[in-house]
This record gives sequence, C-alpha cells and structure tokens, in this order.
Amino acid sequence: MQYDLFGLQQAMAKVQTEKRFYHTLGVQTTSFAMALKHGADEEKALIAGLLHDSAKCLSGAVLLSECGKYGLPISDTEENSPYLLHGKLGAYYAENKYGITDKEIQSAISYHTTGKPDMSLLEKIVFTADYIEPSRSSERIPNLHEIRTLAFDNLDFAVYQILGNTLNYLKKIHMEIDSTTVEAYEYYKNIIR
Ligand code: DGI
Ligand code: FE
Ligand code: FE
Repeated sequence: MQYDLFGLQQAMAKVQTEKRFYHTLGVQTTSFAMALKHGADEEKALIAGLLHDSAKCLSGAVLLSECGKYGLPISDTEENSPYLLHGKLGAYYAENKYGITDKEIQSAISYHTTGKPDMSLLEKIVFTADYIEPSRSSERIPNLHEIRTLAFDNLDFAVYQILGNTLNYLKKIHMEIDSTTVEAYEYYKNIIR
C-alpha cells in the first residue's frame, strides 16, 4: 500500500462527525469493491473514497472563506449553495493537507457531488459509491437496490440513474441546479444503452 491508509482514516475521524465518518468508510470500501469489479486502481479508489468528504463538515461560510483563501474559483451557483464547494475544497485538502499528489484521485474527489460529462472510471466509481454505500437508505431512495446492482453491471447506467434521481430531487425541493449536474445528466442520457 503506497498510502498511509490508517493515518488518513484517523485524520477523517477527527474532522468528521461520527455519522459522516461511518458514511466515509462505506464509500471507501464500496469504491474499493467497484474498482476490483471494473478494473480500476484499487488503492486510488480506496483513498479517493476515504477523502471524498474531507471538507464536508464545514459551514457554508467556512467553505466560502477557505475557497477564497486558497484561490479556488467560486461560481454563482456555488455562492448560493456553498456546500457544493466541499468536493473542490476536499480535493485541495487531499493535496495540501493529506499529501495526495495524484491528479486522478483529486479529480474524483472534486467532482463527486455534481459529476460531469465523460468522467474517468475512478470519477464514476467515487460518484456512484457515494450514492450506494451501505448506510444509504432505500426508504429515501426507492430505486437504490436497482442502482446498487447497476453499479457493478452497467456503471454508466448507474451514473445516469443517480443524476436523474438528483435532478428530480433538486427540482422537487426547488434548489438551484449546477450546470455541471445538468451537463453530466445529458451526457449519460445520450450514451447509455
Ligand atoms: O456529501 P454527501 O452528502 O455524501 O453527498 P454529495 O456530495 O453527493 O452531496 C449530495 C447533495 O448534493 C444532495 O443533497 C444533492 C446535492 N447536489 C447535487 N448536485 C447538485 C446539488 N445541489 C445543488 N444545489 N445543485 C446541484 O446541481
Ligand atoms: Fe460529498
Ligand atoms: Fe459523501
């Protein structure tokens, strides 16, 4: 193992609530299993899964000030919904606090909330693992079982279903939708079969 897995786990336990840390461990192991199935780098998947929410337990004000401080770009949508920044800031923390120089890992962390068109295999794995990990509830996500199966059998279809669910949910609660989420949905709608 090239990475200090145990040290990074302890670091996440310190910056996350207990519930968030439990989710984190679920995303870590689900990403690992999906990497095995789909032939991605298992260690990268494990570390990206472990660090994907490293900036999640911060307030909107802190997310905005941290991104400002480190010169990370903030779109109007992110200004209105600062929690959208936790992926981008998490990728920055992965590099600068946790010593992860790998750009593929950083990118998978960065795009785990909105997804994006034409994701790399690692990006799709972390995006999907975040949605299907064991502590996610099928009471809140009616087609969760189907998506969990698709995650191993037809990853692009799983990504498409997750993006569709997310857009429906955001419309229902009248939340502003990031253009990247829409672009991702359109992209996967056009390539699934
Ligand atoms: O951090 P997690 O809770 O584990 O999961 P996540 O990073 O995927 O964040 C999930 C939330 O992000 C969920 O409530 C939907 C929301 N989200 C995804 N795309 C968009 C979005 N919220 C807004 N406002 N706009 C988006 O385009
Ligand atoms: Fe997240
Ligand atoms: Fe998450």
